[in-house]
Amino acid sequence: MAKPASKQTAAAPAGDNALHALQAAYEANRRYGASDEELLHFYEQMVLIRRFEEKAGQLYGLGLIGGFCHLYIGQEAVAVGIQSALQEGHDSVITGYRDHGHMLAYGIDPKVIMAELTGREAGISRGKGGSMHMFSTEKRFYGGHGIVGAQVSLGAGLAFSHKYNEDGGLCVAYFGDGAANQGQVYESFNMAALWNLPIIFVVENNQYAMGTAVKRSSAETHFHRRGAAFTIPGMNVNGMDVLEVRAAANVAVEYVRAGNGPVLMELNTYRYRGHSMSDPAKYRSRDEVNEVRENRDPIEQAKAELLARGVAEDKLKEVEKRIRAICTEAADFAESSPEPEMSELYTDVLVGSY
Ligand SMILES: Cc1ncc(C[n+]2csc(CCOP(=O)(O)OP(=O)(O)O)c2C)c(N)n1
Ligand SMILES: [Mg+2]
Repeated sequence: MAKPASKQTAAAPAGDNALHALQAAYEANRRYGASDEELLHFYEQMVLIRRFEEKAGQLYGLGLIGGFCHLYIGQEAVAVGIQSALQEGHDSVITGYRDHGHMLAYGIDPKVIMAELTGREAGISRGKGGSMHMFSTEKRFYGGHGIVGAQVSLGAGLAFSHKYNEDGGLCVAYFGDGAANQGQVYESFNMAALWNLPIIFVVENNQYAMGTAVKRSSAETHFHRRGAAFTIPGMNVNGMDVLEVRAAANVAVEYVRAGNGPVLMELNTYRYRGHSMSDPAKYRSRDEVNEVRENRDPIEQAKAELLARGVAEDKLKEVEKRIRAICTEAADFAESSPEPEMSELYTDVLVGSY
């Protein structure tokens, strides 16, 4: 087994300028120059995530979804902007339990995601994983993890496999502002930098970890600075504008793909719903949520931009109609699919002595 090239032999830059170089490149060209068609596509993907999540919320309310269910509403521009810069099915993606949006943004069929949420045989994990444990090895989507921060270390492993197999791919590992305080995150940063791994660490700073606001839990609230001790360049990105996210993602992907090692991106975003479906979110005011909805909503901003560019309102209504039909179809498919056979209890389990 060939040892991966160490930092000493790689041509990775070091020093303060290098740490800020990617931020400077992003700031110099803050918004991706999308064509009308591309922006319409981003809009459509974000609407898909939102309507899908609303439908999931309804099914949960009806008792059709059991266990935990964490919705991504408000954060849509992050997954759509970043994953649009990846090579689908070639680059790997891993995230935590708030994972439906990332799957949809990676082109995974809404029907099999909804079937998984409702615990049906047709679900992407055969109905045995539920909301938090969904995988598509075909698309290189590696979950779906309930242990806060675990996906960061697993992501470093995925990046190692890209490097070891010399397949030219990279890994995007998403985690939350709360997860950013886990020790294993920094062990992973160290190894990723030392071994020059092709990984983009993405902190989705949605301002809360369960009911705890960032300022109450984090000494350093500028998460993009947290890679500095490991020579990992950081980027501080507006996660509420899909074109800004995409512009930043392009800078990061280019850097990592060229063999320069890891990047740490902080995406400033906001979740509108509670931490999970069982959280009434009493730790913040309605005004705070409304302020974001009214002034920074990623979908409304994209819609306003499309209209300002002269895209017909009818076209946007068509998108909305089509997406609603897709989500209704996904829910109908899920509800009419059978539950797994009892014999499934004995598959996909480790057998042996430990
Ligand atoms: C190791 C571990 N500790 C604690 C928990 C309980 N827990 C689940 S989610 C969560 C908060 C994480 O917040 P953040 O990383 O900001 O992600 P977000 O939910 O905002 O997306 C905690 C403490 C857990 N699942 N795993
Ligand atoms: Mg959070």
